[in-house]
Amino acid sequence: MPMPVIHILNGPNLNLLGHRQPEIYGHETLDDIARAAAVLGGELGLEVLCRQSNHEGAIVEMIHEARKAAQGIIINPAAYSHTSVAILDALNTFDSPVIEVHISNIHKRESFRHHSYVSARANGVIAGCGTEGYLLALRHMASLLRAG
Ligand code: CA2
Repeated sequence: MPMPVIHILNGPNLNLLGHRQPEIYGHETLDDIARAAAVLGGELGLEVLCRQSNHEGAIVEMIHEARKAAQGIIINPAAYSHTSVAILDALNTFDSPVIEVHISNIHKRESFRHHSYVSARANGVIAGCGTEGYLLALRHMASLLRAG
């Protein structure tokens, strides 16, 4: 049996993780997260691919690619969470589980961050658990896929 493939998609500015604003987003880089997710994925029997783009259309295309190649999406749409109907529409074409992750607790921050379009599609939302949120999402993804 091939391992289920999980795509971890990251939106704008998350390429700067670990390099700027560590007081909000922590010290781990996106490469550190990708490595930790690959190790945990291995333990959970999941293959993990971590991607990032600063462009809305590119994220839409990553979701279209995931339709053909992935059994689950973990997504931190970053600022596009709060603006992008296009990303919501793309996720609505994906038939398998979607988990939304925010490193910071968006509900403790400015009011414009309190609403996420993506949450309307997400099976689950994790916010405020730091970069560990990606690993929590991966564990929950494994449970969802096991439950079928
Ligand atoms: O908490 C999160 O994960 C966010 O999705 C991060 C977004 C923000 O717009 C959302 O409201 C909440 C911002 C990502 C910016 O990433 C940076 C990383 C390091 C340094 C500067 C920005």
